[in-house]
Amino acid sequence: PHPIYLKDYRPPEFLIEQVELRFELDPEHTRVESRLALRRNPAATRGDGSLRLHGEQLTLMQVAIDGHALTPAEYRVDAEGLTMHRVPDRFTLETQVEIHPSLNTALEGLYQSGDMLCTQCEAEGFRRLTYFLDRPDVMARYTTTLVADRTRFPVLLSNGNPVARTDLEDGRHSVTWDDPFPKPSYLFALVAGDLRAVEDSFVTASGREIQLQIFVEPHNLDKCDHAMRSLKKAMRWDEERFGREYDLDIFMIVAVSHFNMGAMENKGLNIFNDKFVLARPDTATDVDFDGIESVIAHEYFHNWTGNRITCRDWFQLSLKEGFTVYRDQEFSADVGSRAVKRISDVRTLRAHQFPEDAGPLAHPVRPESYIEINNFYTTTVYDKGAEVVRMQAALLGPESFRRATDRYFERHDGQAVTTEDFVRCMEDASGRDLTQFRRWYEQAGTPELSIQSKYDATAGTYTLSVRQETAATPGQPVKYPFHIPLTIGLLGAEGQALPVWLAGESAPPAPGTRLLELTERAHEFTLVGLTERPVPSLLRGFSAPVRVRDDLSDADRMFLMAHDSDGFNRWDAAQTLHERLLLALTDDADHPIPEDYIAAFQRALRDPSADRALLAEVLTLPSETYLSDRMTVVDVDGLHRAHRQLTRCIGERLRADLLAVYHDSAETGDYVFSPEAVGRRALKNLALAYLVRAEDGEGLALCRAQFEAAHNMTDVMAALRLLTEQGGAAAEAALDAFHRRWAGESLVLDKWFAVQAAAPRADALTRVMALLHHPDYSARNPNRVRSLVSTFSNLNQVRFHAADGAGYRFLVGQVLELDPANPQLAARLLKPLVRWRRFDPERQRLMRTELERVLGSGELSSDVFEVVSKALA
Ligand code: BAL
Ligand code: ZN
Repeated sequence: PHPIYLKDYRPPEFLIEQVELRFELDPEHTRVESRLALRRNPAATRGDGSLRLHGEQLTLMQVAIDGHALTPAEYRVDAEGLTMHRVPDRFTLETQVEIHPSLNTALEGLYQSGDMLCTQCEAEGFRRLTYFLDRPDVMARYTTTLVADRTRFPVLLSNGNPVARTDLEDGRHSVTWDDPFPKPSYLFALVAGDLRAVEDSFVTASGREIQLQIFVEPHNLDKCDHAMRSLKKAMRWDEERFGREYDLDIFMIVAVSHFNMGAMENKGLNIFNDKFVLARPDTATDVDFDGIESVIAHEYFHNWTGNRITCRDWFQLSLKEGFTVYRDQEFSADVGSRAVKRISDVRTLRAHQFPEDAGPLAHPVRPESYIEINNFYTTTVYDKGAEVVRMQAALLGPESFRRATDRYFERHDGQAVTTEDFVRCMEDASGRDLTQFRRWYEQAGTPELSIQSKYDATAGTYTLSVRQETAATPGQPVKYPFHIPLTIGLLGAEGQALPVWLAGESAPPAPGTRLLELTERAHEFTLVGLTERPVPSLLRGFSAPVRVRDDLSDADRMFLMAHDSDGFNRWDAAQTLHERLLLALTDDADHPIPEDYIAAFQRALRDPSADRALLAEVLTLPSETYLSDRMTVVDVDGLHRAHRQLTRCIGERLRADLLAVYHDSAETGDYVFSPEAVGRRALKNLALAYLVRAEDGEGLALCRAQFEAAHNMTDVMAALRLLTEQGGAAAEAALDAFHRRWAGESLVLDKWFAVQAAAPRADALTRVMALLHHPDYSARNPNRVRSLVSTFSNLNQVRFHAADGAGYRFLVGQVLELDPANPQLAARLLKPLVRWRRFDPERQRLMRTELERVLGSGELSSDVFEVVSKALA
């Protein structure tokens, strides 16, 4: 496989104005007829008069230009497309192809999921439906006719509005859909199945009534309320916050059981992994409810950021994904708790994006090259991309940023554009020069800020010396300084906010948060008017995706944890305290656990006014995976031991407080999904976890009782997780009971697999391998594979990285088995092996051997080849 480069981008030689498609749907043989109105692109340089269309795994039956069938001499078909040797400047192309949805295990193009047929076209799946210019800068209007058996497929859906329905005499029926908005082929979708819809409506700001439908299999009709509520909230929020109204008369969501991604924003017809639609309090946890709300919002928001304005080419993927993640993050912050949302997003960024940016797959937010675009749906493009938008919002300020996004929507509606176009709108609307800021799109790697402070009591000044440094990444040996918004505050001895008053300014600003801008490798900020040494609150709200190394003491951090007005930084101070202690315990099991550390957390637990959700975050220890990224050489076993040791210590020392919190937080009445209720359950289950992991008798009894009595899945899973970790007869009985109770509920069974894969018991791998043969396991369902294989390799660090390498051999075995069927899934599974250089020499050897086994195993997909070859480079 060969890389594709951004620098080679050329506009398409032809444009497609109108697409008419007719699908005669059948799982075994589907016939696709296409009629394309093509014309030469005046903006492109003229080639040799031929035209090449993308097409893969298609059986071509017929091809005609302007009604004349082509003879075999007039065209050529190969594995990747169709070339017509001579074409006019404007013409109609008709093709007829056959495809085989039931054999499509890659879940790209048209495939079968259970009894239904559905499509996934992003990024390059449309070329598995018909011959086409399958690139996002070719935007066309589509009319689609679906024909299928009336009994098997009573519901036939595609993009836009239904314009005709016909019953045919042979037992089939047909529905025609028309989408008035030009779109790239990756946003095409169709669904056929025996589905039922939950219906609702939404009246837009301008008074138009939109019909809302969520299609599911009949037995799931009672699990759509939360998704529908989330959709309506998202639609209202986008009007209020970004002035974006929905455009078609109908908005549909379909829940599908077999899906590689989370969901897909096809125009007017979003197709979802059912995990992000279906929820009832007894089947889904708070985390699931939360995920549904934000993914429904994310896909809906794409209607403007992605669909109305799309990407010129796939290097611009973050144009739509980074911006849309930013929008869904802001939505969740507005409808829930801003601080808790920020904490959870930064946790993800630090746990996944920072390691990616420091490893062999590091790439800029706007990559320069790729072998397989499916490998670039990464945390860098999505989550760092969102941070890059967030920083621009911070630099511009809220009014200016809103002017800039208005301008973007106005200027580029209906176009396929670039991240450069986005930044230019930011500049034009604000008058700011973002030339240096563009490096965030171009340079990979996480900058590290070193911040040193000095207080001069005589002068009343406090000096912050800030340096930025970014390590080299593959292909980018030299890094230039980034333009970094650094938000800070200063706290006085009583915890009060002090003004951040820069030397040279005539008067102090109001006390509170202030944004400083870094553009050089080193800066010195002298703050004046300080009669006492302040405690600095640095990088408030995580104002930039950077690592910070500062000179704060543990006492400073405890002070910030207690007093900082910035909720994110209160949490971050606690995290750093946990982290420093855990790393010290990893190095030395006899390292003392300081009394003031325990006392600080005791005070937090006893504060009746504390926000429960935030308190739960503050008391949660950083994960072993996150901590491993903080070590030069990962000490797998030492980290696990230290984690257990500190957990047990907290459970023992704070026993009475944890029990009190547990009892105070008992569920009363029906399940409610609200920030308060979610926070209360999170804190309660965290308290329970500390108690059980400390093997507290009362805690264990409470855990068993909770498992038996709880009516909501959040509490059931919290108890089952702890029981499974403990092992023994109680665990087996609970797992059996859970499995019996939820037989046939696929998403709940995913939890049953995952909870066993995540338990760090000595027999974890044996159990996982046995579960591969369980009648409910299916390698053809990505959710099931992820619940077992990915959970084990990503969330069970100590067992996956067992010193004998058995975890590595297991994972590679799975990857090699899956690759021929579903390359996207296989390539993603490999990720935990990519950072092999961070481990000790023996583990490095074992991991490298397994990666080499993949590379040497013959026919690989381009997806897996790219990941493995870059990992070993
Ligand atoms: N566009 C792929 C799925 C998503 O990011 O919404
Ligand atoms: Zn997206």
